[in-house]
Amino acid sequence: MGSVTATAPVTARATAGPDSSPLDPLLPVNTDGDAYPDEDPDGPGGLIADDDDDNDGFLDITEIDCLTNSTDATDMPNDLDGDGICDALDPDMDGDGIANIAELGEPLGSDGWQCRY
Ligand SMILES: [Ca+2]
Ligand SMILES: [Ca+2]
Ligand SMILES: [Ca+2]
Ligand SMILES: [Ca+2]
Repeated sequence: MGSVTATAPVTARATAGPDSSPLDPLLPVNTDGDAYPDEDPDGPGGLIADDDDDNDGFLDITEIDCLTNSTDATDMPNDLDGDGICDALDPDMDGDGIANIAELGEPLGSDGWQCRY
């Protein structure tokens, strides 16, 4: 039985993740590891809250409106027709000029998605 003497060099690197500094409770959560924490920890002045926590290119408020995760860069709003309005908010999701309500037969949210026989 030989003893292991060589150890892999440990390189400390800041990586984007749920919290870029998970071992430092004094630092606020900063999902994307940029200069701005997810939440403003000190009120007006000082640190400024990030308006795009996961740096996926969609503002947090947009992701909330579009029902996607604002701290998960792999979860982004769908935009079927690419008009900049996510499907959740787009009255004409596929951009064919016919409103969803006309194509689907009933407004979303009235009865929700239901099987009709
Ligand atoms: Ca950030
Ligand atoms: Ca985002
Ligand atoms: Ca996201
Ligand atoms: Ca759209």
